[in-house]
Amino acid sequence: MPHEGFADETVHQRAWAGRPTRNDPDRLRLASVDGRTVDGGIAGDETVDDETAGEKTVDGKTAGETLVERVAGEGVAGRAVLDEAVAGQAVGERATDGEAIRTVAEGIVKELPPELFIAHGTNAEMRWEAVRDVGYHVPNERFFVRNHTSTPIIDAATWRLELHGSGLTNPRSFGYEELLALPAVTRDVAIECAGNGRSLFTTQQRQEISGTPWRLGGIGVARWRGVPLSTVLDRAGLTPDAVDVMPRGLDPHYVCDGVDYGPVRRPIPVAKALKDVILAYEMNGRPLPPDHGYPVRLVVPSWIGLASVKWVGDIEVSTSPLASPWNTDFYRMFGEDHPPEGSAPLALQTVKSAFELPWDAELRAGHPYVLHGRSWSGNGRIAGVEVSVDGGTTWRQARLRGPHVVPAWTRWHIGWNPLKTGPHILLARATDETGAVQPSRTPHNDFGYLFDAVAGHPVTVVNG
Ligand SMILES: Nc1nc2c(c(=O)[nH]1)N[C@H]1C(S)=C(S)[C@@H](COP(=O)(O)O)O[C@H]1N2
Ligand SMILES: [Mo]
Repeated sequence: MPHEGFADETVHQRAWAGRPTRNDPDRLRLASVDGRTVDGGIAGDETVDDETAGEKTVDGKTAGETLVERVAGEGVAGRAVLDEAVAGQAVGERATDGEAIRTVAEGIVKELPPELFIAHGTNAEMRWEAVRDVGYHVPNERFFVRNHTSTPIIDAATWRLELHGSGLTNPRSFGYEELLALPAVTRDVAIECAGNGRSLFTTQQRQEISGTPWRLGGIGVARWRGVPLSTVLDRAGLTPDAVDVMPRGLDPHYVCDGVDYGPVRRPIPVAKALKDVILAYEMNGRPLPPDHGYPVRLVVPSWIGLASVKWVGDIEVSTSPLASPWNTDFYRMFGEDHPPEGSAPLALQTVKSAFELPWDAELRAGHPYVLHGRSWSGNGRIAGVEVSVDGGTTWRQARLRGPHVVPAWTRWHIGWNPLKTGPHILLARATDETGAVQPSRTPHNDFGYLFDAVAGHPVTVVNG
């Protein structure tokens, strides 16, 4: 593995210079959302330049080129290309509700090459080595997919977004072209499943949990473009006493153990909806791929992935609290240490780290390596990352690389020259700007949500 030139210290300093302070009025104003501080804000476009310009992306273009060319040249006008891409792959039954849906795919539409993804039923997680050769953003082709059922194939020309409910004085709908014509924002945001890391409850803590056994690949960062949800709510006459906003997906009903839970939907408080939520129609400069919510999805920065409802067909806005199985039966902490009805509905993500290495990677003794990784937190920026290559006896500071926007991740690296052959466990422990640090154990909960403990990454050092 070649060494890289690390002329990135200055970039990192620059990124830190603009960070909000603890007393930032924006933070204080929203400190009441779920009783925890939320960060970010949607004041203008917030993205990072991909500092990997020059590094090749999957299709052989540099990251910079790809974005610029595609936004300018194709952007959302590239719909024809997209339609072509999904025709032929779209099979399965016709959906019963929602006129705009033509068909429902058998599961996930895009290809899931086994060297890039681990399939888990209707879901697919990204292998972490899949981002070793890409920049800050995960290319659409490599982004993890979490589907409760199947990807619906939706015709944007007939699709409409209905806004309704007691919290609106001017209930109305928007067509796709109408949304595209509204002022847009572009932001780099991570989407991460609440169950990301779940399998480590079992492999690392020897605990029983239920749910998709994600390792750490249930996360991705993309550059999302779309309309602030606040703009659309405003045009529908949001009332001052509205409290909850519930988007609903057009995918087939989620049925489990004979219970029909209906379409995927989950309320979010109006304060969060107005703060930084995007109705996104573009992902990394392309129209949303079918699996990621085409034509329009929510992107809810810093919150569990479930909140970012895909294939949104309608949004209910209410002056009284809204409920769905996704904020009552699921996506709360259940178990011994929690009340019978569970914790409050989960919202902010926790702190995590991952190495950009295959699980059980083989490294050669006596060769200098640079270990790369990424860390992220729902609370804010990453302040530091420590790495241990000896099972936690000694720790060294990794070098943070490049910029970090609040609801995405920080890249880092550290040198290692392994000398002893045999199995090793690599550990990375991040601390965020609020002082939250990854613990050595995550308290158990029945559904295995929000695993944030330091993850042991197994590698084997062989004679080189
Ligand atoms: N309509 C709908 N929206 C959805 C889901 C779904 O199954 N249906 N899954 C949610 C969950 S649990 C996650 S983690 C994210 C995953 O987004 P992705 O598939 O684009 O990675 O989408 C969320 N939005
Ligand atoms: Mo999720």
